[in-house]
Amino acid sequence: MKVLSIQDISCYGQCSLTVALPILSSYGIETVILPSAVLSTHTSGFKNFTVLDLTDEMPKIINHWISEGIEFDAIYTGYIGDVKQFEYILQCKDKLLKTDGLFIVDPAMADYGKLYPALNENIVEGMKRICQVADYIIPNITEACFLTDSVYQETYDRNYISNLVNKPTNVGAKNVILTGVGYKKEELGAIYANDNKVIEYFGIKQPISYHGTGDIFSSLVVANIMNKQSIEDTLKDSVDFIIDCIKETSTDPLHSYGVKFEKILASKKR
Ligand code: PXL
Repeated sequence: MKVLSIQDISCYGQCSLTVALPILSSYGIETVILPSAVLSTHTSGFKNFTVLDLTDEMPKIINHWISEGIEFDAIYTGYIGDVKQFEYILQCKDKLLKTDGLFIVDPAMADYGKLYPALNENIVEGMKRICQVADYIIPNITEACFLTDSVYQETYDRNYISNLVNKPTNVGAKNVILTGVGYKKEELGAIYANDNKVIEYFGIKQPISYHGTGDIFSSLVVANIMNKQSIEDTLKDSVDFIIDCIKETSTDPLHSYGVKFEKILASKKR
C-alpha cells in the first residue's frame, strides 16, 4: 500500500507533511511525499517565515516517477501555496494513481471564517477544481464555505451544515467529511456525507483549540480509509485522537503552535 501526499514541509510547527508522514507510517502505510514548498514555520501565528517554493521541481519529480512506472493506491493533498500546483496535482491523479486508487483532498486553506495569511482567491478556485474530482474531501466549516460560496456562520443549525456537506457532492466530490462541527456547545466532531447517507460522530469539545489539528485529523482519516475501516470507526478514531492531543498539549502553556500528537500516536494499540 503506497500513498502519495502532496503538501508543504513546514519545518517547525507540527502540520502538513511533518504530521502526515509519521501518522500514515504508524498505521502501516508507505508514505511517499511530493513537497510543494519548504517553509521555516507554518504561516499562522509566526511572522517573517521563509518560503522556498518547489513548484518548478514538481513536474520533474512527477515525470521521473512516470518513467519509472511508479503508481499509488491513494493521493492525499493538503496545503497548497501556488496556484500552478493544481495542474500538477491533476497530472498526478491522471498518471500516477492506480485505476481504483483514491484521490483525497484536504482543502487546507482557511479557518475561523478567513483564508490563511499567504493565500488568495486563486487558491480557492484551484481547490474547487481538485475537490470536484475527489473521492473524499475533508474541509472544515470555513473551507466548505469557500468551496460552496456560502456565508460563514459561527452559529448554525442542521440545515446550514447539510448544505455545506451536500453541495460538494452535487459538483462531483463523492464523499465529504466536514470537520469541527458541533450542534451543542459542549460537543465537537465530524460529519460524513455522500449522496445517500450521513454519519455523525461527536466528542467532548475542549476549551482551547490549536493550529494543525486539521492536518492531523485528515491524516488519520486517510490512514483509516486505506486500512478499510468503516466510516463510523474512522470518525471515532480521528475525533477521539484529536481530543486526546488537545488534552495532552493544554497542560503545557508554552506549546501553542501545534499539538503534541506524538505520545498519543505511540500509545495507540493496533
Ligand atoms: O495546517 C495547515 C497549514 C499547512 N501548511 C502551512 C500553513 C498551514 C496553515 O496555516 O501555513 C504552510
